[in-house]
Amino acid sequence: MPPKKKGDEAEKPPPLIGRIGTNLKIGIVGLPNVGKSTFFNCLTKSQAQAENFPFCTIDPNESRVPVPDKRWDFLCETYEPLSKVPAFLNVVDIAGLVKGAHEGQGLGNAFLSNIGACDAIFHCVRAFADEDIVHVEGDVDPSRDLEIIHDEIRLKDIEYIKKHLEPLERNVTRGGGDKKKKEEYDVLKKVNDLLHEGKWVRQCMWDAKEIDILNVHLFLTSKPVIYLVNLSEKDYTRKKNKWLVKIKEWIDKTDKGATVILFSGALELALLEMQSDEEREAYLKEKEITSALEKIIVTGYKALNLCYFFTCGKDEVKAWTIQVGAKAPQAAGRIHTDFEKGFIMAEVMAYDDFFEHKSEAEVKAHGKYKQKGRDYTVIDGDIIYFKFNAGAGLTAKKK
Ligand SMILES: Nc1nc2c(ncn2[C@@H]2O[C@H](COP(=O)(O)OP(=O)(O)OP(=O)(O)O)[C@@H](O)[C@H]2O)c(=O)[nH]1
Ligand SMILES: [Mg+2]
Repeated sequence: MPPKKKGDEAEKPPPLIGRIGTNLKIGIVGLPNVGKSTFFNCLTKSQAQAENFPFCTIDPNESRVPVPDKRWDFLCETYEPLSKVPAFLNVVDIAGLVKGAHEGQGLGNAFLSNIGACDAIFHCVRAFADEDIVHVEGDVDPSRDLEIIHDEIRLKDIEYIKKHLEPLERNVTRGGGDKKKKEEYDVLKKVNDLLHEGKWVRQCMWDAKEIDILNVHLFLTSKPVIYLVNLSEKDYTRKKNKWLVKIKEWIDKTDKGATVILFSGALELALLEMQSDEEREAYLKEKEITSALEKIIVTGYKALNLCYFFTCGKDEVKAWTIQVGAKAPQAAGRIHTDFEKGFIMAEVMAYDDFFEHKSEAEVKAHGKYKQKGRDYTVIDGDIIYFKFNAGAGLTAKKK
């Protein structure tokens, strides 16, 4: 059998757990005073308050950061457009959580609800020694801290589910025969058992029907997590640290296969404070290291299950965020609702084909310029021109 092609002939992907939409956010979560706001400032070039005392952050700070992409750079170089718009990752800097947060410790309930407003989590953990920086648990122990946060989020879901499961249970055991309620009860019961086993919702296989129910509740533990380990610059440079083995053991035991990214808040801050890109480059070259920020942004964006297509012309090169698996008319709707309503077709160049042939004309000459219908699943990096019916029977084209 020939291999399955990408795009319209691809297998249907499993439904996503989480919110539907393109304006999704990733939240930075961790104990107080571990460097979350410092990291947020470096990432988004913002100036959120970052001071040496726990609970420095109370209200969440939100910002967006361009997603670095060599493909977008190349398209901008080729088209030399008047306007250049990359994709953006929305990031939220959340207040620190402490042990007992799910019961309200340290304003924990409010802070946990800030996580509820996010769609994925950067779990930031301190793995740098510094006598001067207060640690709420008294000493530096990243695997213990990982466990505290991991548990608080799980316990918050248990608390939530208690409130919802009990009334459903009464309804179901009374035998009212409501099929929908019974289905919801079964899913929540499964979630409850899972949470009591110490697991998160996303650590289980769910079918499409169950996911529909999960998406009504949007459990905190259904959100994808990327672990960010904050090292001293020295440890980051030598890629060694006395806590790393224990951190790995904790991940293998609790969240096997999870993405872990090492970074150094101290280094990123030093880079941010340098005057020019030349100075930054020279510094990194001398130390033979690279900043971790690009990798963190791209990984965070992917964790939200987002991707983008491009529109390219002399006026504008733009990356349009869509959810993975979006069909062509939905993607067109990102540009304008009329594009979706009056969708006729998508003219598509795969980015790799464009990169190989360097121009639309050459892509066409090689027979790689494709016309796709409404069933086409847009692929990350596609360059698309939409044809749509503008209402008065005219055919317009977005260039
Ligand atoms: N040595 C060292 N200090 C850091 C690093 N990152 C942050 N700090 C310091 O640690 C203190 C706390 O940093 P913040 O970024 O405010 O920490 P936070 O996690 O946002 O804290 P809360 O908002 O209280 O939860 C500040 O004094 C920072 O300068 C780091 O990588 N190394
Ligand atoms: Mg903070």
